[in-house]
Amino acid sequence: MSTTIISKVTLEQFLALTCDGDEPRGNPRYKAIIRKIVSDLCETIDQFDISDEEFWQAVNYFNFLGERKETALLAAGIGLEHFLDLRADAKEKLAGESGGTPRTIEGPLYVANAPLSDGFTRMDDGRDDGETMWLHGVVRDIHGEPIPGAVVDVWHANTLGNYSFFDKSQSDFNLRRRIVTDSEGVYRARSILPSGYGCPPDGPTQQLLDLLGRHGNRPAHIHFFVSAPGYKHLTTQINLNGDKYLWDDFAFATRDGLIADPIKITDDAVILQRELPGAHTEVNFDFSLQSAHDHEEEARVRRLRVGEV
Ligand code: MBD
Ligand code: FE
Repeated sequence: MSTTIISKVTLEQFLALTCDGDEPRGNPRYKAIIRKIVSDLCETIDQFDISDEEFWQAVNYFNFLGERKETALLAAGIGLEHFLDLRADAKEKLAGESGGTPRTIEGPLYVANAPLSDGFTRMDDGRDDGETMWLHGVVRDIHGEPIPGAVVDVWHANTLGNYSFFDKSQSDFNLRRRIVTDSEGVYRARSILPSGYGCPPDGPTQQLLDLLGRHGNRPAHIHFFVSAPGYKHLTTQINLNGDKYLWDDFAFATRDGLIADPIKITDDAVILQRELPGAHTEVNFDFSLQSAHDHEEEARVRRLRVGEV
């Protein structure tokens, strides 16, 4: 239903008063962007004949998002964070750059400055009796040459789908580590198999997803920042094959080339060599980094993160 009772001319005249592009005051870029957003909102209110009650519900919804600190979660859920990836991909393609492990969203649950280890680390604190996971792989350049000294910053959820720091029942930095690749470009970690994440059922993101007829679940996944001097920073995740949400992720982060096959290991020689207590699940994933043109490309996108100023 389109009502459109306000004329375009009336709207534009009014908007000129709220953010005037001809005025020298203020920031021209912000003025143009805010004007576009307000203009689109006014048109939406008009087109859908949005009532005052509905308008104030929306205002309160923003406050609820802020109270629960779920704005970044909502950005993932409505696909905006994935949209940024699509744009970054398209920009690379236009620049004639391709290859390397695909990027995918960071999500809202990273914590900076996790413990740093050389080559190998144990990520879990032993308090979650989930299935033991042996996670390993090689970091290479796009020509297949190993990159020693790359930093693999890895974080994932526990068997309940919860992340340390945000879940205060877990120890500090549980399931969060930085691993420096060895002389062969290899990283290795002992951890536990993560479970998929679900949005807080009583929160604003799930409230909106309900109205869209959508669930708020993610498949089991492992997040990575991979970086090395001279190479483009990579923000990505791997998704574990076999999860029922593999291609039904509420945050749209699953991509071809980012799916890992968990392998059940029962061979005693392998168990002994890895110094693991017994049968476990192996997750093997190699990364390939594009060369950087400048130092800016070597760094992750700047945004406010826990543990970072
Ligand atoms: C997550 O674990 C996540 O990775 C994203 C993108 C959103 C919510 C929770
Ligand atoms: Fe996650």
